[in-house]
Amino acid sequence: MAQHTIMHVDLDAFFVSVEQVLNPELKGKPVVVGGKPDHRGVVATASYEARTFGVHSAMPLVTAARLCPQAIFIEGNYRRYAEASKKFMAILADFSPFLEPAGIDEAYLDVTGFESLHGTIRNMAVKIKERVKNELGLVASIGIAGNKIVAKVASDHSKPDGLVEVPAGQEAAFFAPQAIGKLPGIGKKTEQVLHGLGITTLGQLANMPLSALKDRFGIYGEYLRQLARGIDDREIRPPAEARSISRETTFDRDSTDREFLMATLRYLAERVGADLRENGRQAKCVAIKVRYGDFSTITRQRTLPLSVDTDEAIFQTAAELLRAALAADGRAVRLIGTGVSSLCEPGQQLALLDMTDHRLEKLNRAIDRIRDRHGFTAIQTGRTLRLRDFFPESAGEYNLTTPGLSR
Ligand code: TTP
Ligand code: MG
Repeated sequence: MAQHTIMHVDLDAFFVSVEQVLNPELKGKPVVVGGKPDHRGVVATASYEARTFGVHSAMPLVTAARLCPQAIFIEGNYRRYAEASKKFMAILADFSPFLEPAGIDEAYLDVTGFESLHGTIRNMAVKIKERVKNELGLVASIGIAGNKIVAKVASDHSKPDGLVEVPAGQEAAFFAPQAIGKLPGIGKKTEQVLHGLGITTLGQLANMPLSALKDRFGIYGEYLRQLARGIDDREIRPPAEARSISRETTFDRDSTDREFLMATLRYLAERVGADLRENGRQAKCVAIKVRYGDFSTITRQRTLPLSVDTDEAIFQTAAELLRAALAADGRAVRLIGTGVSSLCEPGQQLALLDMTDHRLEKLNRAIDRIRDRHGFTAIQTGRTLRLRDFFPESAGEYNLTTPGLSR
């Protein structure tokens, strides 16, 4: 894998912190979320004040109450945490589309090359921390490194309110003095076995003879040693399922030119179609968005009787919606967009399709192949060709003002 920059972001004392935002009286105090101290359950999480007494996640509540009797015990409410988590992930998504949520309060971001946008990656991390603080009232700790495992350990390393960057080449040195328990992947059992072998630090684990590790842990032993050396080639994997795909563009000048608007819509529909087919999906719902000069915005959508994935089908529906919208309101348009949703697996309805659809599908696959090789504008329908007069072209694409977001 070429040199990457990975960020791991994890919220501090997440459940407790959400409770403290809702009830500021809890701030700065030992707080335990998980239930009342006489309940049989375990601690979900504890505030850092409670942690100084030895209270931690997964500890029986009774034990926590014994260690820290003055702690405030709260049931907790998962819905609130899920809601905060959603907002947190949305902030992160503003910073990089290469986002992999790894738990309710943590995520990996591939930020390779993002220096150009933020000066430095550290700066980018500071901005993320600020937004999370200002918008959610929560504190995020961030690790920056060349891969996931090092970024994760780095974010944990300086909690709370941490920001640690491990420069390329320093991974093994950063890991060496740390306790083996700090490595995600080493659970209590593995830790015990390693302690039995006299191994307490990641440096020792990294230097263990491979044969000894393989004897003890099989193939997993080799993997462990790699991780202990700060080597990890797992990629960032964004959640697989897109729920909708859309493209939109804002014009340099507001327009009432129907032909131009239709041509742009056609182009956007083709981009959506290509994305849809690349994801191996079909869609049952087609939508358009129109923003007028005064920023008033309308959206219109239609659910189709059958799912589709051809440019023609998407465009036809989008065009009907646009025609109707423009007939109802003829003001100059500032932005148009189109998108599809209600995505599903293709093929289920094949028997119902007529030959025209089959032909169109085959045509689209051929077009996709050519565009893959020669760029998006290598093949154009008569309609989009007109866009040459309006948009600059480069690297086989029209340069629309806002190339559009895909969700
Ligand atoms: P963590 O990120 O592991 O813990 P944390 O955010 O509370 O504290 P910090 O990151 O600062 O060390 O887990 C996130 C949330 O997941 C945590 O707030 C509560 C929940 N959780 C449990 O319910 N049970 C558990 O055993 C753990 C570890 C977490
Ligand atoms: Mg956390």
